[in-house]
Amino acid sequence: MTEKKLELYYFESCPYCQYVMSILRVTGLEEKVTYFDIREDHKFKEKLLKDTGRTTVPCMYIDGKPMFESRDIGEWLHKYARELQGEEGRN
Ligand SMILES: N[C@@H](CCC(=O)N[C@@H](CS)C(=O)NCC(=O)O)C(=O)O
Repeated sequence: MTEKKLELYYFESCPYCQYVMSILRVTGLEEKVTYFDIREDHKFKEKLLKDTGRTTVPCMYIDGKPMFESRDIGEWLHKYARELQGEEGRN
């Protein structure tokens, strides 16, 4: 698998976002993600709305393609965790 660009739109007190963060922690992928707190900077929320027509978080962009449901994001992370981690070893 080629390197994936992972970007998480979230805010701290959102439980669904915390769920995704917990999966990032257990899969060791925390540092592979760029984080955008939509409550910290309104521009992030505007970008999300402009791109997707929604402001729901969590939203994980995977190579620029948005994925919304925390459960789907969690499943995706578990599925690709090993490959994503493995990339580090090869670099
Ligand atoms: N089904 C979604 C629910 C996410 C959700 O309800 N997020 C809330 C924050 S905790 C939200 O973004 N609400 C604002 C909105 O929908 O515009 C998931 O599991 O990802």
